[in-house]
Amino acid sequence: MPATLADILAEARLAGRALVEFGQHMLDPTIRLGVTGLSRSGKTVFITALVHGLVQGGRFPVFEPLATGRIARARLAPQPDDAVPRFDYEGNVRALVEERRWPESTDRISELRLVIDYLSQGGVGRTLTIDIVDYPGEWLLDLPLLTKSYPRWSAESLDLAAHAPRAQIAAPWRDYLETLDPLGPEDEQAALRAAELFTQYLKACRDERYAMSLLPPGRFLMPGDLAGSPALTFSPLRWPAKPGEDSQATPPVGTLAAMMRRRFEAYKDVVVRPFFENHFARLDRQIILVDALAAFNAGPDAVRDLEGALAAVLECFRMGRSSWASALFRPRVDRIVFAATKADHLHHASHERLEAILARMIARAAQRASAAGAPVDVVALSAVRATREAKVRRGREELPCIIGVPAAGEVAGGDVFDGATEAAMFPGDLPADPDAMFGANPTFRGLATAAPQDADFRFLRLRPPRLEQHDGCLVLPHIRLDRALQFLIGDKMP
Ligand SMILES: Nc1nc2c(ncn2[C@@H]2O[C@H](COP(=O)(O)OP(=O)(O)OP(=O)(O)O)[C@@H](O)[C@H]2O)c(=O)[nH]1
Ligand SMILES: [Mg+2]
Repeated sequence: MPATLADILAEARLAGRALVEFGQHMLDPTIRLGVTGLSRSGKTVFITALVHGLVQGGRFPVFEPLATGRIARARLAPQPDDAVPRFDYEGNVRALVEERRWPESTDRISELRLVIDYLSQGGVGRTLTIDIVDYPGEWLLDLPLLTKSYPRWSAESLDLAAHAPRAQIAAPWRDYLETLDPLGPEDEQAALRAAELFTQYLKACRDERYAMSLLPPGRFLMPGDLAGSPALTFSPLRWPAKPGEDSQATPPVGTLAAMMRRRFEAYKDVVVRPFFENHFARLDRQIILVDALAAFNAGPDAVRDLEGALAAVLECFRMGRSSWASALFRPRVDRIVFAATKADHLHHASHERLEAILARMIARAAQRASAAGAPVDVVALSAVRATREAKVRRGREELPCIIGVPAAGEVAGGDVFDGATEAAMFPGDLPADPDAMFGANPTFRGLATAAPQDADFRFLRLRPPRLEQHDGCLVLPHIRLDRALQFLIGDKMP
């Protein structure tokens, strides 16, 4: 696709800022840590637990600077971007620790700066600054739109909506589109109704039973202060090609399709490009969080959808080592962790299998990153561990179980949980061969096609745990948060 003037200007702006930031970071090492993930993947909980662990001195045996006592203290400091709200760290800790409930789903961008004072290996006092940004996961799926034209996005969205299980959920919206003439005159009421039905379809796809991931544009699900604006009042359309043209052609001026196209482009200019330039284009390190378990819960279609969504998003990142030369163009993400979150829902015997499935899911992106010189790690982790493990005897068999407190309202085996009672759960065995979860005919059944008691996997929402004692401090339990941290920032604290 030819670069537009907007693209070239954006490139130049990014190059200028990258150079300034690169120079500053030489004096005062600062890392912009990208905590990336689709909605509900666990970003807010991850950031809160990571900061809590560093500030409180959590149990992080694999994070060398903390384990060996080189960290003097970690503290919060005023953030660099004045126009971005501050991440509500204290509110999230209060929710997790005092109320034992998970933080609310994120509906706007926020930022937090953490400063770590530490001793180098040679005993010299040093400082490392980490900037972390949190945002609603829905917005992540907007990034792939940047390189798409309206006709192409329309065609792709309509093709996607034509297949099960989406076809049924999308029926009212698709039926309404049949009544419209895309090449007829502009019509505000038609645009409003189409956008409304399109949004309803996207929302319904998120239901636990379907757990679809590929749902752009993100602001349709999480509009923030743009609710009701024209930039959010459009929908994909399909219009007939003129003789000699393909269906990808730009619609003629004055038509309904042209109006939709204008708004789609406005959405990219007003919403997506600033989000990309101000946040993603400035990252140094990335952790990409993936809630694979929610997809296993729903079934093979959800796993395929998640795979497609991740592939589309990962295409958007530039990866590779950062240097003076590459900083002229843009700082690159030079280290990436892919993390399967909420691993506390599984017995540790299944963690390796979960890692293997995630590695299979992101294989191409990981290969690209490694080839560009960005080391990659794949880890199954739990930022906050809400379970412990036990063996439960069933007949002659001993099943590896997890024990936790299911959230109020969760249902299993005919019981409705009250949010206070502990239960032992056997969520299902992950296959030894990761390929069994993919392909045209995977054999497992999920909530999309089977009753809950017949689904192969069942992961209930759990309540956060109580704090644990560690070296005289009260800390949050976790699984492998320290391994992720060591990989992400360990080398920056020599
Ligand atoms: N058991 C368990 N549940 C978790 C963990 N992390 C997240 N969760 C669950 O996943 C939900 C979503 O986590 P969030 O951190 O809010 O996810 P997010 O990526 O910030 O989501 P959005 O803000 O909606 O994009 C939480 O409400 C918890 O129910 C974990 O480590 N263990
Ligand atoms: Mg969040």
